[in-house]
Amino acid sequence: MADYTPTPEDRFAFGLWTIGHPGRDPFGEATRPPLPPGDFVRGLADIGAWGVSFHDDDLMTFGADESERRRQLDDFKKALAQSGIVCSMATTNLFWHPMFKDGAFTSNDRDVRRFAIAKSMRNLDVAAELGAPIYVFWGGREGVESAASKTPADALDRYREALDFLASYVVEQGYDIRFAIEPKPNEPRGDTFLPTVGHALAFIETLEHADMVGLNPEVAHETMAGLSFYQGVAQTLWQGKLFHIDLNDQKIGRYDQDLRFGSEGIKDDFFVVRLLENSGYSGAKHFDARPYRNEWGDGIWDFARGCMRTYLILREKARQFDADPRVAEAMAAASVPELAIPSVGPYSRAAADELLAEKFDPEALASRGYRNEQLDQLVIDTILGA
Ligand SMILES: [Mn+2]
Repeated sequence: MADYTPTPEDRFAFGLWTIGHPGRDPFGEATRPPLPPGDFVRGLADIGAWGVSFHDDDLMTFGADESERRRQLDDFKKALAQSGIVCSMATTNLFWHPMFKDGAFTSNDRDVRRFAIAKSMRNLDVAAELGAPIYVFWGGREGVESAASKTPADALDRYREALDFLASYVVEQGYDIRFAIEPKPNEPRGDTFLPTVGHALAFIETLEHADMVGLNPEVAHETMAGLSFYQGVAQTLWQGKLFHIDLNDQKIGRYDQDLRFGSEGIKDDFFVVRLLENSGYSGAKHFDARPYRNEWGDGIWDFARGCMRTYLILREKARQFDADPRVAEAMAAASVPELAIPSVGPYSRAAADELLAEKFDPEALASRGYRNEQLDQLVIDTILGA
């Protein structure tokens, strides 16, 4: 029996706002004291995590002068050096301050838009100084309640303008940083721009530096929309755009719950872990989740250990599944390998003629089963350890 102890090689990372989340929600005040960034990274090292991510305002007080920002940043750098934890991702807080109530890059107020871009540039400098390879853009306030309040094409133009400007800044500075857009359908806005993985993938293709922009899909955000996170991540990988991933969990159709990874949608989680492990994905496995609001003291670290433990259990289950000869047999019965064979190949007149001349037997094609019941039962048997 494996002991499921994480090591830095597993590349597990947590955001500064996650384990130490004080439990504030729309209906109640904080239920826990804040966890200072230094204590946070030392705790991460103790539990076998590898990386940490941050919003600018998690690390440096909003509005602080340059010397205070520098002091807070240097304290954090010292804690990183002492703990061996790496900075795996950075992002901008463009949602907390009341000025962002109408959006940041897509606020109707041009000065707010300009402030948001400048705030991002300043934190890109910090990200580069800390060696963060990925910079995430979650457009928390980029959206509307009233559809009449923004012309969608103008909002998308401004969103693209901001990302083009910031990408050019990164290129000009020579920073080794790539961007990852994080889609979300709603909350805190009634409707958010770039609501799903699919919307974001299509949007990226319109960017000036499309090659340096990918995705940071999140379990909770796709699941809120009733979509399969697994299928979203699979297409993101297929398009070469999985730059980062936010693992957590979520009941379908609810507000954003940010639950411990593997605590709810265990079957989709199993396939996500199997996909990440088999795809050669080498980025951070980043947990964007938080402890239950009624947790206290060391209980918040139970939450963090649980995220990693469940990932490692699912990794072991995935290996078991892929090595099981009964699974290979059931997959053959379901014709799984046949889907990898091209249907017609590249177009040529000869191939077209051959195809049109071919005799098909519709009755025979309809008179078969795909044996998906036995295949899926093997999935369930594997997950449940039967
Ligand atoms: Mn997230």
